Amino acid sequence: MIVRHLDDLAATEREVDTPNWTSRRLLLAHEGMGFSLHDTVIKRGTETPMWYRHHLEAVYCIAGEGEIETENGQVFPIRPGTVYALDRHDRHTLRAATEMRMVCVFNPPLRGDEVHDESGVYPLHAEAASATASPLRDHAGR
Ligand code: 9YT
Repeated sequence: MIVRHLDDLAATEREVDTPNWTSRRLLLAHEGMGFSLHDTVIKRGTETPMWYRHHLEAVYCIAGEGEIETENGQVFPIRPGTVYALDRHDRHTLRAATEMRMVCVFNPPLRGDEVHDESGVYPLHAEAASATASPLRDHAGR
């Protein structure tokens, strides 16, 4: 069994800080769960375009307010209790009106050292590709 607290992650390699967000990575690929689990703080006033070409991600808002815009311009408000699931590797833009706190689950799991590249994509590491087949489908044909 794995038991840890968010406080244990502070100032370790599990805490990844970027200009727009800070991701606290509670569970990672090497822990063998088949997903990674993150507690992510989105910084107030930021706008982050993202495209997880290689991952499925579910995001559950537990604090703060903002919105998500889809590639085709649909905008959905986000408040505590809202979940969005990027089940089609959807390109999206997240805007944080206030600081937001999001619980994020990735499949395949992140290894822990990922940050977005210039198009908001996380790389897919070879071991994740071979460990998990089903999430790699791409409904959009990309
Ligand atoms: C909500 C979102 O996708 N933020 C970007 C960071 C990512 N969720 C992570 O690595 O925790």
